[in-house]
Amino acid sequence: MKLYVVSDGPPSLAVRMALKALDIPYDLVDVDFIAMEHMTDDYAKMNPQKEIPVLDDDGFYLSESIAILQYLCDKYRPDSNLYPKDPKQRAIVNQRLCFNMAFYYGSIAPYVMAPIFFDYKRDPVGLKKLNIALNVFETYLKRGGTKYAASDHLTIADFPLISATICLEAIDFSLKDYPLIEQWYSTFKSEYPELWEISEGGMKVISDFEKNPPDMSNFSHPIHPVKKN
Ligand SMILES: N[C@@H](CCC(=O)N[C@@H](CS)C(=O)NCC(=O)O)C(=O)O
Repeated sequence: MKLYVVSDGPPSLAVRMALKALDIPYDLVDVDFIAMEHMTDDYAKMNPQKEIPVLDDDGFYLSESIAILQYLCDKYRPDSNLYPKDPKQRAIVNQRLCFNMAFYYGSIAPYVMAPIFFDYKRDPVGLKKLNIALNVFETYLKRGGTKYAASDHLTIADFPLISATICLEAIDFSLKDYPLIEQWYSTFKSEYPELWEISEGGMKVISDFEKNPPDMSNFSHPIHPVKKN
């Protein structure tokens, strides 16, 4: 099994944490995002969305990190409580996964990541969306009363939520107004240091890019405006 990743990509980091937690052996293939290796025709054969990560399970190509997390559990560790079988517990996990993709990381990525790599600004509307998403996550943690995002134990929902939250730490965005998120984040770090190590590596890469944005002026992107020197 191979996983195509980018070192600072939150969706890639989420899948890497899951593979480690599920103890599934695989080969890591680094994709150079700055050089836009994911924009090639060969890459599009694996993932026509031209996004990273992609799982190659013996010729079975799967993109979209949520689908990959679910597939890994269903196929290789069906009894793992990282993806509970009980329909309601599983539904909460699925809900948190979708919430992260569409709403939480969906507001973090444009605010934190896009301006590092492309010609976008961090603006008040983006900040407002980010705070709304943080408020919602805080509310889920409060209403659920659980230690982790979907349950009192770790589930696959925590991985993308953690790897999204590292983007905030990377730009020194304070979580002091969100005490339950702060607590959940630090609980994960202290209870799962071997998984945190994976996300921490990505966080450091983002933090370095935040201070010294990469030069992508030689490349063109089909969607995003490239920063010119
Ligand atoms: N929904 C996808 C999103 C993956 C994603 O956004 N990957 C980024 C890297 S972190 C990417 O490949 N972006 C392509 C681009 O901006 O050109 C997933 O969860 O796998």
